[in-house]
Amino acid sequence: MTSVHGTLITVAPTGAETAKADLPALPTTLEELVETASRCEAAGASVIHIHVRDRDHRPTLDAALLREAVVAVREASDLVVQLSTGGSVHDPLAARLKVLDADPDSCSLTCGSTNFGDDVFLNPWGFMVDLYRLAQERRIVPEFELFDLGHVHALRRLIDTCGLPFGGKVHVDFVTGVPGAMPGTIQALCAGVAMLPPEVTSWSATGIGRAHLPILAAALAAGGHLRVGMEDNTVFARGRPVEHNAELVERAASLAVLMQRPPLTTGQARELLGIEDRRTR
Ligand code: KMH
Ligand code: ZN
Repeated sequence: MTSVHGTLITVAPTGAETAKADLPALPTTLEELVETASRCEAAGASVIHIHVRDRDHRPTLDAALLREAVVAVREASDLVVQLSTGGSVHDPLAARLKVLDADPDSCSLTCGSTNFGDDVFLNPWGFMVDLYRLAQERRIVPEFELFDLGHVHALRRLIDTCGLPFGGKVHVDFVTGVPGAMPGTIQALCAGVAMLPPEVTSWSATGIGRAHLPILAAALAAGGHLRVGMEDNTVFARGRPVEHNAELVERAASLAVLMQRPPLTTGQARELLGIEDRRTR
């Protein structure tokens, strides 16, 4: 594992699960996304994990809206732009592959299917390989999403089958606390970290809902990086909804500073993840 003293902070501001009507502070328009990107960068984020919404604030994989989001966030910030290829549980696999046409710096790549609340988040082996190979071809760096310990094992098989990602680095993100997947506990996180293949160069973690703060603290203590945002957690403190994604980033950054692992700059994040600067292509 690469030894890095700072902390990579990814913000996942929107997701596909929460309705705007239930949480009006959720950034669902392009203007809100761009404003969120700027404020979160200033607060210490270096990567943004984007899901886009349509005019009715519903999750979409519309090609034009995805491209518009990539261009606008790139113009307004220096953040590493990562598009979700997970979309919502209702998105077809073919549409999820087309996400790469929007030319992001990075894309999520979930390493297996999982129960996801009352739904199933489908990631069959053939889809994972197709997505991985397409990302390699397009010089897009995948972030491997691990919802379960079986996904860590599948990552081993993926690397054996497809080789290393473009850029040569392997960054994974443990998504813990999804009902139906691995719990948001320190024990589960540590079991996952212990199973990581040696090719992994960095890892981050996020805890859904109540697991948010314990997993954040555990990841920092264990040398991991952080993902925060309203995709994963809509409550800032008991009885107090998140008002802006930036406050989650600010709190994570403060803890990282306290732990002597301050937030990485966007340049340091690109180096850590092996991401090329698309603005110079
Ligand atoms: N919305 C979930 C079904 C990803 O972004 O790649 C999938 C998800 C993972 O959020
Ligand atoms: Zn996502």
